[in-house]
Amino acid sequence: MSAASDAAATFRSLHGKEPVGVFSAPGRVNLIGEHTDYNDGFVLPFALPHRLAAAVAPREDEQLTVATLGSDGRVQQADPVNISELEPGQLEGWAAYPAGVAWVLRSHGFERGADVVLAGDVPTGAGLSSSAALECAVALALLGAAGEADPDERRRTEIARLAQRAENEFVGVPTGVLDQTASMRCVDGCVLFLDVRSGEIEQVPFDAAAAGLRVLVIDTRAKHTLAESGYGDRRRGTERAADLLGLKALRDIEPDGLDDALARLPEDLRPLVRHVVTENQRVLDVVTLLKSGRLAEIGPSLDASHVSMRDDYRISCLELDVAVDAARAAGALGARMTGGGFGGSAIALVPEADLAKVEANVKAEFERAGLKAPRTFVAVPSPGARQDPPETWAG
Ligand code: GAF
Repeated sequence: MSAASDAAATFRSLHGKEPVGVFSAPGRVNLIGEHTDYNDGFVLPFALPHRLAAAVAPREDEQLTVATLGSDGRVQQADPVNISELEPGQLEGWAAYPAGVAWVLRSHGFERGADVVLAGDVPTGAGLSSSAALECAVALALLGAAGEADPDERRRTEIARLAQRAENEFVGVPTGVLDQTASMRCVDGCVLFLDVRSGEIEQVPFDAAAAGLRVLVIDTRAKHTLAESGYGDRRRGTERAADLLGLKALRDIEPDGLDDALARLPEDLRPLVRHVVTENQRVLDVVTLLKSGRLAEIGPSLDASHVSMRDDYRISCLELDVAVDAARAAGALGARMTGGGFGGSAIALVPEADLAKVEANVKAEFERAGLKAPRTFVAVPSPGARQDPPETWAG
């Protein structure tokens, strides 16, 4: 069963009718370019095959009802809310995300109520962007129910920004726009090279299998929540550094100006700035390698990115370090934590022939360290958010 057919089937059993449409959005991994998005920098994510689907039908009133099918097969229903009465901070937990999307769309003239039912397989709390998948699927569903179908590229970028606003202003988590843009704009078979400052996007083909390689995702199962982590701290630190330097954002520091910039900053901010400036350069280096058909050579950049996040940005944790070290020791060409950090997932670029060995070593090292067993899977760049055709979900 796909996310779309699960969402539609659950919709039917809850509401006793067909949804008017089903819309789904993927989670993501970020190949490289971490904590650069809110510094106006570069990111390079790709969409996962894991998706969250939203089955929807419009209502005659202004109520939003949302239910979600859990991985245990149980349906959870959020308290219905009146869209015209939504206020930031009013809701907690998962229900705040769809309500936040309705709240932000309200300021763009969409006030019609809807019944929404969610289902999918994007791991939650794994740093794989389940929140953005939820926001983007719900945004497409509410817009679709109001008659707006098939957004073009420009509109998709706008929807990503609206979803980010829902998360920042309604839910209260100060994320950048990486995850929502990945969910809305990624395409099958490519990594998405996004320049956050200009909004420019380039789809860069990424076929690890053709190079005899695989991208292994290691979900450490160390729960990652941006709301409670040091994410906001790091963000404020980099913004303060930019202010002190009289810059709009750390993006404005070129690698050859880094030492000068560091010399002008208090000691506690220097490692943060060093991470952002060197990470932006690593994204550019990786893009150059990919474009010249040298995918197998990106490993050292992935490794350097992890070291920078572990030692300078200080957002890694025992589980992520064990995952990365164990993957490398068993033959990975490069490995790094991906996403916000403080738990969540790592990725490793692994020769196909070493895949089983790498997975086994990661599991063995987790056991040796007394950690909960991690989950692993191979990820390939998959399609972005879309309306799911009825033949994939109709009853
Ligand atoms: C999280 C945030 F949501 C993104 O905006 C980004 O900052 C990422 O952490 C780190 O690169 O996923």
